[in-house]
Amino acid sequence: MIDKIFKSGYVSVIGRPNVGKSTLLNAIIGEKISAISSKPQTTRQNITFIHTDEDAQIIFLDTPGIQKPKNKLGEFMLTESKEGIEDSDVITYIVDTSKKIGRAERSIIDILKEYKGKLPIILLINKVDTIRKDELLEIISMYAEEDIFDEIIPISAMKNDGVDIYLGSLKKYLKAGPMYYPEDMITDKNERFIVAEIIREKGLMYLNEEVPHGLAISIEKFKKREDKNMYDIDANIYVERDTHKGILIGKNGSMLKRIGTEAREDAERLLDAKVNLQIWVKVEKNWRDRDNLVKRFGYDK
Ligand SMILES: Nc1nc2c(ncn2[C@@H]2O[C@H](COP(=O)(O)OP(=O)(O)OP(=O)(O)O)[C@@H](O)[C@H]2O)c(=O)[nH]1
Ligand SMILES: [Mg+2]
Repeated sequence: MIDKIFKSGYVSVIGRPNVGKSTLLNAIIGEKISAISSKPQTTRQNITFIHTDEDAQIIFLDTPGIQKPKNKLGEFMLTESKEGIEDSDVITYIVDTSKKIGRAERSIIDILKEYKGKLPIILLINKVDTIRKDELLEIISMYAEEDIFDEIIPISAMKNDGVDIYLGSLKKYLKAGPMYYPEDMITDKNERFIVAEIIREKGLMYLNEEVPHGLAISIEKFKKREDKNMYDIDANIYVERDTHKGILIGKNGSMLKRIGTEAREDAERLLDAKVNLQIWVKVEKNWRDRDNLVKRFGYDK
């Protein structure tokens, strides 16, 4: 019998906002850890996802979408993505099925050129469920011409298509190594963090324009009852302007109620318990541009 060599390593998952990085990692782990939304800039900080099977432990980093920062929060997010790349053994770059390489994509490719030959770079073309085969072939050859990718793999993160091929390919590039984390651990984030992200995700889902991008969640209380399988959770939602507060609360409180109800349902699934979720709305004027507030809301090393 030949002993198989156990492999491990760090894989950063980077790309422009909204290409499906978080969808892919949630699919690999089989749990909703990262918030997902149709709006760009959903992920704001690096989140570790740990995949362990009999061959390997792959430690993925979900990163904020790379784009030009518009405020202090944006600067933090860009630093997160870049540090994610620095710390990895393999880089995964995700794009969607756009037929041209736009300016945002170009600037990421320029960053990646510095890593060519130093780290393996896997390109994933995501959302292939939305295009025809011939279109896909054109996109593949467009990226192949860049000559920096060790592999190009088409996937649909949403349909869990091609994800096994991606995992198999990663294992080729990872080196022999130990288990860094316990076998059953899937993320470095705690339940408090995930519940805050669930609330923010519902905001991204139902609010429009600038309002959802200016939300920050702070969990004030997170307590399991002793006599019952139930949690009492108090959260503050911060918005950037008084007018945004009105929009978030909605007519007769309808918007806040909708967000609160859906967040509670998701939190109950996560915690496998009943949840009593209380939410308050507060204003912190232009917090995304204020260093101390950006840090206080958790966007800090
Ligand atoms: N059709 C299709 N849609 C997808 C697929 N993967 C993700 N999406 C959708 O794309 C949108 C963005 O997904 P996210 O996973 O939040 O993207 P992200 O790259 O993490 O975005 P940021 O965190 O903002 O950088 C969501 O509406 C997803 O449902 C896919 O394979 N096919
Ligand atoms: Mg994301």
